[in-house]
Amino acid sequence: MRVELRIGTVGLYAALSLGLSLFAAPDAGRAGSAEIQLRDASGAPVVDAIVSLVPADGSAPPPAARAASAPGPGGSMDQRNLQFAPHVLAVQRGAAVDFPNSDQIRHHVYSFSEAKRFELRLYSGVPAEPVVFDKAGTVVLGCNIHDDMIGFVRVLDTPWFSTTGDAGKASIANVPLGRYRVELWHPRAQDGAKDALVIEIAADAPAKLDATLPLGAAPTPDRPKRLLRDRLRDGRAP
Ligand SMILES: [Cu+2]
Repeated sequence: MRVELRIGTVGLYAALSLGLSLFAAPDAGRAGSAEIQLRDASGAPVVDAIVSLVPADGSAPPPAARAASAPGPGGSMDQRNLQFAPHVLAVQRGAAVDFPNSDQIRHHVYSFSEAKRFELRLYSGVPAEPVVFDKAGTVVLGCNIHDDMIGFVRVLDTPWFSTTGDAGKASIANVPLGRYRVELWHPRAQDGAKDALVIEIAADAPAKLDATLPLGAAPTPDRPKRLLRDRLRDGRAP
């Protein structure tokens, strides 16, 4: 009798926790949006940061092919005026990214990052084949000819992300209702800067969040970009 009672109690707990997790899981039928304002430790807007959302209950976001809300399975990383444009590009895992060269001079693009090792040998125009990013992580881009060229492809396991603009703001639309963990990334984000941020996406109004992301010093002639690239090239950076 006592054993049956204990099993019953366990069953009740199981039913309760199942019900709670179902309640907390993203509601795929309805969607809302998030607006995030990022500032550094001095209060200045953080530009070129990537803000992404993952379900707080640990459920897996939809993969790229079926993510109707994704900004698109691909993207483009241009080379313009001897720089990568954009400086940072966020894509969902599986994305095929073009690397057009808009300069009149040839570039030789490479990455040694664990998330994607590749090389586009000295070329002009648009390579015939895009580069497919099939592993989540940070891919640091360089050019064999121009040491000052550095760019980043951040490969994410979620379709819900955005990059901050000049005002340090990121907007993420078409997010199923529910609770999400907010993940922040920037090439110069300090270790340990990732606070446990949670946001609730509701139907009535955009969820708003102000967050601080401390950054390391910007590259200067004394602290060349190459140091940053070397630090990040193994892909283990946050
Ligand atoms: Cu180059």
